[in-house]
Amino acid sequence: AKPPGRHFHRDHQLWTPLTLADLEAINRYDKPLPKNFNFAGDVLDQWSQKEKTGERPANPALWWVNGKGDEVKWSFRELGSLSRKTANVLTKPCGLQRGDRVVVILPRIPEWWLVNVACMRTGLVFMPGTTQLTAKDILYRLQASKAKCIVASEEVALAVESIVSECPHLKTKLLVSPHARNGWLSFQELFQSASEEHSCVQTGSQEPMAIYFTSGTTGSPKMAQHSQSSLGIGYTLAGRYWLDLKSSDIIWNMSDTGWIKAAIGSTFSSWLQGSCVFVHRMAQFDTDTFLHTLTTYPITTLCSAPTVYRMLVQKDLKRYKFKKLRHCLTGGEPLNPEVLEQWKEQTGLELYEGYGQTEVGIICANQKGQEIKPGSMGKGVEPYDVQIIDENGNILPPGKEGEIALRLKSTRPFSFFSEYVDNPEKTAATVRGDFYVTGDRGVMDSDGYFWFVGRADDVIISSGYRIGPFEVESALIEHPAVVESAVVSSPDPIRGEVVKAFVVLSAPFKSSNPEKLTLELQDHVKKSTAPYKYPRKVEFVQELPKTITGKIKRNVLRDQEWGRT
Ligand code: BCO
Repeated sequence: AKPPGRHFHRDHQLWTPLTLADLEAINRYDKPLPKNFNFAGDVLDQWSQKEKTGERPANPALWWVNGKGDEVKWSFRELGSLSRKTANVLTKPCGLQRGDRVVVILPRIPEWWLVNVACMRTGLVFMPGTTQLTAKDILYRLQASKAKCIVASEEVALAVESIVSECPHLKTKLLVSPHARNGWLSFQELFQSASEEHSCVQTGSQEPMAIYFTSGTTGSPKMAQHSQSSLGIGYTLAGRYWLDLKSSDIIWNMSDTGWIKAAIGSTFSSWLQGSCVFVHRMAQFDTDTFLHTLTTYPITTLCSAPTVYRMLVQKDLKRYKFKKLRHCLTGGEPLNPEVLEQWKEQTGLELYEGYGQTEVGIICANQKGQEIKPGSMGKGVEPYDVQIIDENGNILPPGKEGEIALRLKSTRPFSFFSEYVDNPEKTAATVRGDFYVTGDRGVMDSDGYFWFVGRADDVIISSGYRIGPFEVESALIEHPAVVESAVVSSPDPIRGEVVKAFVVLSAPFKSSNPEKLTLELQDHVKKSTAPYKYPRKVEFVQELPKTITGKIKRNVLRDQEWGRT
């Protein structure tokens, strides 16, 4: 990749809208990164203009359904005016100012997109979280981020109320619900009376836009901060060449609103290309609803975790006629070649795997038109220079296993996260020599295709979730039955890998019924931290393998699970 050139001070010149070609050129470093950029003003409002002039097909910008007959369809113009109203709710009654951090915990409802875009319009830092978060998780996020506001739905309102007294920085609680609740501002009520007049702030390209909490081997999740341009411009090429989107397309990206995959597939990549973002509320995933949706709505593009495809290929897919589906994508965890083959055999469609991370977006992908090697994650995507490196930061030749890394010197790509907030040590630990290290091990073949091997650390990737063992061990130790535990990944035919806990029991629980105690511990973890992290496998052991200094050797247990010596 070419290094970025001089910065282009767009605001010192006559303002001309950025075209998609400009954004592609910026991504390829053929054009400099503008000094200012705002996705709402520079991208969404441009699509709204194109709607007016008939340069964009009559395709909604957002199409939401809930499976119960309710439907929302917004054009870019409507998204514009509704998000301006929302911006006025955030700045006026909520009293928020540019740079303030806002935790947003909403399920897949249209208001999530409104609040997201409104934060862009006002320069607020958006911090999404899944509704599976528990009171303890929310408390940690509010305290660590010093967020001024939380926007939440009924699902987590009680949890928020139980910890709010411990969050001195939190000034406003905004509830998205048809029902009012004591101590909360009502989004619906404030929205009704809010003005549509709002002028979008001119955010700097490098100004913070969003913070994502992401798990590691040790400690609590880290706050990966993204800039206006990393999310707002950095997904242009992924949208065009991996997702293969045009403004006439309708993309259904299934990801929960808490993950960066929702930013990639359901916001930035899709809207950069002017496509329609399709959303199904689906509180609980089920394959029948999923298949019914694909046969009912003219969805052209589907993006979902490999676990979903593993669940789907169990069905007789030949019985279903998908209305308009033409391009299928997957990511978040490794896809096994058998599933790719079965999907193709049953639907006639290829499955284009992408590999990425919360910190740096899409790193490798099988792009449209590229030959797919089943089992490979495809090639490094522009603008990244992806390499396999050794422990000293040296590039390894094809065929040699090492760590998947991205070149960041001499210039750090603008599409990277800017830092782990308040954590310079962890930020620095991602750098080795001239490279950013992903923490994933892999191999590149002589054709430049990358093959995932596994994590270099103890992080567990289950059903597309990134789970830190420490978080699960911390939840387990709160239970009186647990003296200590070690949490590792274990293979699973549907979820790729699952969380397995090896548990040493305290004396009073040693003679407990193991099945009953397993359920009790699982239930306990689900209540203590987000349920997707719960150990789906539990084994009671007398002791855990340790180093001579007493550190638990998770790798011994993990190797045992995966049948490695
Ligand atoms: O499977 P179980 O029923 O035993 O447990 C499930 C839920 O029932 C349970 N649960 C949820 N809410 C609960 C609760 N239990 C008690 N109280 C509650 N309030 O917890 C377990 C959650 O597991 P799940 O989320 O995997 O559920 P499910 O229904 O099996 O969903 C399957 C998938 C595949 C739809 C889901 O796992 C999924 O969405 N996976 C994808 C995650 C994803 O989007 N990852 C991308 C991250 S971003 C990234 O990787 C960067 C790439 C560029």
